Amino acid sequence: MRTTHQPIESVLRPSGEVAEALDRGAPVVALESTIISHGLPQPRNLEVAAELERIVRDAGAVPATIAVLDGVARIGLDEGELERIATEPGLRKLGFRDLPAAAALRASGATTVSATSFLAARAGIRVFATGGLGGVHRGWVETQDESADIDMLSRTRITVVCAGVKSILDVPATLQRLETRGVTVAGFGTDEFPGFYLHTSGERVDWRIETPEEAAGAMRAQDALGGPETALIVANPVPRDRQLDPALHDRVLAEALEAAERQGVSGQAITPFLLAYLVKGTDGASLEANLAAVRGNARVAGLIAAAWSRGN
Ligand code: PSU
Ligand code: MN
Repeated sequence: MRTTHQPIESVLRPSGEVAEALDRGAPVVALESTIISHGLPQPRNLEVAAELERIVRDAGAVPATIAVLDGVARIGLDEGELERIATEPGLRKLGFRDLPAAAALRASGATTVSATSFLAARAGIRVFATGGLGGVHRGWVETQDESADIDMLSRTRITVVCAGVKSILDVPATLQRLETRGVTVAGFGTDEFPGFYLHTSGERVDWRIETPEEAAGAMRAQDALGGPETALIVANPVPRDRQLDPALHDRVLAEALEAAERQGVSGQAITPFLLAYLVKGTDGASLEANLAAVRGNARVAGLIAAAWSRGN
């Protein structure tokens, strides 16, 4: 059998700042790029990309926004590169499985939670902040549409700080899948699983942690126990006074799901379609709630990364 020895540098490249921080054992937080390119409208998306990096820095960690540029997975982007992610027309949405093809074809794309978690872990980053995870879609019985995010988190040693899973999903089914796949889930300062745009999904979580140090403790225990390389989900709710009005949320989401069905939207397009529909249908209120959630997650991720690196 013949194997090739293409060096990892040809497909995965950390920025100077990120490489140096990882070498020193300094705290680093990965940020995904799909939320920038496909999850948020222009021109807010570019401001948000920069703001999230600032929040991570203020919390004491080095931000590493991850995306694929001209076939190379880049860990940590400069200003011009962030701008490409926010503005380049036709930028692809890349899940984990898309990475080899994107590399071979020198394609560029934003990375989803599945691709970002994989790349972050591969680069040596342990903490990752996003908005809401992908999961089991409503109507799964017909479509079998379950985000690759879940599968990747069941085999990647990473801590993801998120506001739960996107409320466009079947939340109880997603929680069930996370349980089956052995992914640890803890509420951050809450006994309830957050509802992305909403402070709570109405579902409960089995574990509640209060501090970044407790999260870091769970991460150390994961390593001490060994076993399958599963993720830790730190579910951090949007503050109640920043959430989307639950009645408005339910009404517009029902419309959005109906519109998706009518227009036959499916596969990779469904999540961006529903998120964009909610932004329009709520006059931007869902966007504000989404941003409040992501900001909070970036901050908590920075604090967890700092606590993790202090104890190592
Ligand atoms: N969180 C947000 N907005 C987003 C996403 C997450 O606040 O747009 C993205 C993530 O990249 C996530 C993806 O991985 O949506 C899920 O897409 P799918 O359902 O096609 O797997
Ligand atoms: Mn999907």
